[in-house]
Amino acid sequence: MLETEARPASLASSETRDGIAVITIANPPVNALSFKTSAALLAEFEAADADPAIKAIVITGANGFFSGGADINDFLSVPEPGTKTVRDVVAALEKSNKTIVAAIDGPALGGGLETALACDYRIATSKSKVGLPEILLGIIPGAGGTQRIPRLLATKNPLNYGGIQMALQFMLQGKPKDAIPAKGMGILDEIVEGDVVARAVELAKEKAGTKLRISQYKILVPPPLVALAHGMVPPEDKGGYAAHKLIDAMEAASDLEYKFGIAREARLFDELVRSAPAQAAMHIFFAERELGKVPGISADVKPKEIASAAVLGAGTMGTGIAMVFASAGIPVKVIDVNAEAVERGKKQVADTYASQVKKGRMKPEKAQALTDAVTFVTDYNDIKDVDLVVEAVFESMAVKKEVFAKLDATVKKDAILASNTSTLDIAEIASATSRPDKVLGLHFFAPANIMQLLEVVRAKDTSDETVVTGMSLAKKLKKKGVLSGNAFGFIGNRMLFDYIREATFLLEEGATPKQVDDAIKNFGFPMGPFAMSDLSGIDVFYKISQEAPKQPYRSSEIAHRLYEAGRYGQKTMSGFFKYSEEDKRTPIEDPVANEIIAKERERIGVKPRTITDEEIINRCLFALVNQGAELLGTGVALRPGDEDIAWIFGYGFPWFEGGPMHWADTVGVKKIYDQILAWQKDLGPHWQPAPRLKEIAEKNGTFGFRPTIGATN
Ligand code: 3H9
Repeated sequence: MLETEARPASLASSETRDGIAVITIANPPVNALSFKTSAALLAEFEAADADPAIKAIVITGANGFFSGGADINDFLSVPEPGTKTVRDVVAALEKSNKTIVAAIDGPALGGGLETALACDYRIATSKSKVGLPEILLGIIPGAGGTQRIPRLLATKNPLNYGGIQMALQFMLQGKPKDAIPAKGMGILDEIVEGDVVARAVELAKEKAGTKLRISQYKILVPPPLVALAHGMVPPEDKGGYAAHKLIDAMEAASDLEYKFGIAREARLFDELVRSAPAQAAMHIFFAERELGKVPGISADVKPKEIASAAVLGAGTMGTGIAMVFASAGIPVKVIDVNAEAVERGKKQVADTYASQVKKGRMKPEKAQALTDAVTFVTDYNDIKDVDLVVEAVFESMAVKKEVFAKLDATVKKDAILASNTSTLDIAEIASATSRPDKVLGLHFFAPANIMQLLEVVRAKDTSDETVVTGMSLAKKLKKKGVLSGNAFGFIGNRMLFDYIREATFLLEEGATPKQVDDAIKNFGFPMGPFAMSDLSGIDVFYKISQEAPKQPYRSSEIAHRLYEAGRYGQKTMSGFFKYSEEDKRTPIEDPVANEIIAKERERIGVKPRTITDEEIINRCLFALVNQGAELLGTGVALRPGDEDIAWIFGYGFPWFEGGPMHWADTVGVKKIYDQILAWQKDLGPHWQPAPRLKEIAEKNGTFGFRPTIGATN
């Protein structure tokens, strides 16, 4: 018979089942181990530990989570003396002489997994996930994870230091593992179907009196492996700050006794949590979670279910978009009347999934199922029943309006019609239909199946339901959905145009494409603005510039000269750079392009001057920030964090700088504003500070992120 002695429900509660204490963490939504939750858990644990009637202890979580880890909000404040943290919980578990079983049902991440690792046994349901994702927040596990995971995995997988490599990968990638592979690795002891707590109670009774302290396992972390790991992660100032510290912490598991190792881990963690990259990563974490929250739309407005979709246009982009739907489990039809395009599209789908199989990332059956989920049709009647259509045809307003009118006449009345245009006016496109409330922009980035950004564009008649459906679809498609107003270039490209404008002016003034690209890459972008222009196509930028609203200021004509010379970028093997037959992607400095630039400079009467890398970075990035501020002021972008997400996930802005707007806060908005005013005098009236920038600068304020606790790096 089970006797139950319930304590009052709080952030952690306890009951006794047959002499076993069952402690439940309950801090919705994810049972984050905030200071208060840690204190509550610790109190419950200490009470059970001290009670001679309790034979063993089970720890579990409510709400379908074990625990999402330490509460990230707590890292932004300085704890009062005496505050309890997950470290205190782990220390108490370590000290206890009672058998402890972790009963995991749902994610056990970060400090959550570290708590479970301080238990003697870990059992989990198959839907559970375990992980140490701290690296993704720019920090390292700080409650014993760097000491216990290598000890555990090395002991369970001793051959050829396989366990050490596993531990390194597990923590450096930060990607949670599903329960079944985690059991294979040795992190979990048992997978339970059914009631995991009931099974944990049984196991606790069976094992009562035994202790398996991972902290006492002796292992060797071989120095060559450590050196190799340091060599494989990015440099400290290029996003690898936490990774190097993680390897250092893990090395201590080999060199030192547990008590010294854990002290080193704590010191490294405390250093990291205040570092600039960690502050940037935490900003990104919260900005990502804000994305779906659209002010002004009631929580009662629910998204429509999208169970089937169609993509109009079997070009590279359209086919890529179709694969995004298929991969998310939404069957999709690609419609195109051009037989050649259809053949190319079919090949693109088959080749993409086959390459996943080849790389060992997908099982052949899955690849076949996904390939089959994309069907190609030629008749509009074949897509009349789908819930959503994404148009991905030629960038021309006339063409778009024609196809939208046709879609409107054929596809069922409540279906949503989306355009993948990168610059055209969604309201005008919607005007060709009888359902402008169901029209929106879904702007994917190439290659669509890889790039994570998706701009969801709301035009004046787009209904709240359609907006909410777009945002929820983005999540389902595993994209970062950023809501944008219907302005030319939306958010990402609108900011891009100003960035490219400044980069090109720098060429006029004396820089070379290579110098500009090198400076930007050195800042942390994977490629510079000119390699990016060559990749996207100078012809594409040229056409956009023809359709762009007329600017009151002069713009550079360098790209026009390249266009006129037939240098469209990678596709013609020459643009701002040249490309070789063997490697069509790597830009090579090209004297011919530099000569075209020099001639243009001469034509407009500019004498070249020496330009520093610092000026290049500031000119390009202050332009981004200023346009970002403009878009906030006009309401095109909802939040500075949305712009950061757009630029990190759509344009390769280095995550460790937190996106352009977060970076602006670290530089100082006032400093940027003052510099823009100075440039206005020196360089011309195109440097107009955005009203929002001026407003913030005058208050000596910031774009308004969460308070930081003083960056150290
Ligand atoms: C750590 O543990 C350090 C230790 O090693 C050492 C300490 C000394 N804290 O993602 P969702 C919120 S570091 C605070 O939409 P899902 C989130 O902001 C931590 N809040 O749900 C959101 O709030 P809101 C290591 C957190 O079901 C809500 O929960 N752990 C935390 O798609 C729902 O989140 C991690 O890095 C947190 N730890 O995914 C795990 N986690 O509703 C980070 C979530 O107000 N978390 N929130 O917007 C995740 O990966 C996902 O949130 C999770 C749930 C998989 C847990």
